[in-house]
Amino acid sequence: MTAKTSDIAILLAGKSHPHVSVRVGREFRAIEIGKGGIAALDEATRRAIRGAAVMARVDAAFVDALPALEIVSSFGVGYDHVDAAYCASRNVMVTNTPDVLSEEVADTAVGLLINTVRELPRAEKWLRDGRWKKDGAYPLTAATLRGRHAGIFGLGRIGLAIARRLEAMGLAVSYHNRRPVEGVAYHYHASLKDMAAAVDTLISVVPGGAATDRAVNAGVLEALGSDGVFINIGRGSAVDEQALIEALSAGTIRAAGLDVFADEPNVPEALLALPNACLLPHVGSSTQHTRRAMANLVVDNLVSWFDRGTVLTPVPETAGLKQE
Ligand code: A2R
Repeated sequence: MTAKTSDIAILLAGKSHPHVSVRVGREFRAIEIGKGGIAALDEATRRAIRGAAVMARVDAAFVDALPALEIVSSFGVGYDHVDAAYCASRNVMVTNTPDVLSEEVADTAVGLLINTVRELPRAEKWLRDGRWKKDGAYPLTAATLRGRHAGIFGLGRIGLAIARRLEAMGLAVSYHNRRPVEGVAYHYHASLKDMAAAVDTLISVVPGGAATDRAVNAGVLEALGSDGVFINIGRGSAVDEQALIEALSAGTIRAAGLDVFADEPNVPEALLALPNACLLPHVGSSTQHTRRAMANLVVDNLVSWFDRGTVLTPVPETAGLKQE
């Protein structure tokens, strides 16, 4: 702990990871946010806060309540809970935790895909329920990964890690982004719906926010077709959940594997009731190893900012900002 940084007040907002609190407490002056939120902090404390380590909503009111705020260091790669454009307008740096979780989330995506297509959770339940002994072998699955063609909606850091895995498993891979990725041989589709029509396995790994809101809609699911499998490992907001429920119920698509939902942790009863939906409680990056790496990056960004005036992983909206 240097004399310089130990005087700097850093707000801890939201429940991220205990290692964030431990390190912030060691390297800075940590300010815990209580039940009353920022409003409950006394004015002198609010005015002293220069940084925030967050896994909580950061809106204009949050930023305006902290006049000395210089940096918001957010836990996780998705930062749709942070109004980064507003932060940029107030000269507040925003960082996230990309890369350190990409391989972990890609592993989860592939596991979820296999579970969905080969019904492994249902097969395990068959065994545990004693049905193997009573009724014999688990029924052959109608779906297989053999011969499948995956379309990745969001070929970014995580999307590429998924694509590499699927390629190794013998699947054809295409993708849709707003623009083609340089140096990538996978087939590019300029339209999500056209890609859905060309593939049978749609994997969504786009960020949340207005640009992707309910992008996977009834039309896209219809284009995916009756052998179609939809996997969502990005954000629940990117799919029209009601349209997905209807598509799964009506057989418009075959199955879905979801790690993310529109209103977590509330999962619609209609989804829970569907046998062709394989559901996980947002565990994409949830290992001790990866969550600790994310926690370290949250604090490393703060340390770097206050030591050197630069950060390791700025979000694009604030990448150009410098310490004043
Ligand atoms: O569109 P591009 O060229 O900016 O490509 C990005 C793509 N993307 C979109 N594609 C189509 N329509 C959109 N409106 C749209 N918005 C973004 O998603 C890019 O290829 C990809 C996101 O990749 P990265 O920024 O590298 O994010 P990363 O680390 O792969 O994480 C993706 C998301 C997070 O934001 C969390 O929501 C979740 O996965 O964990």
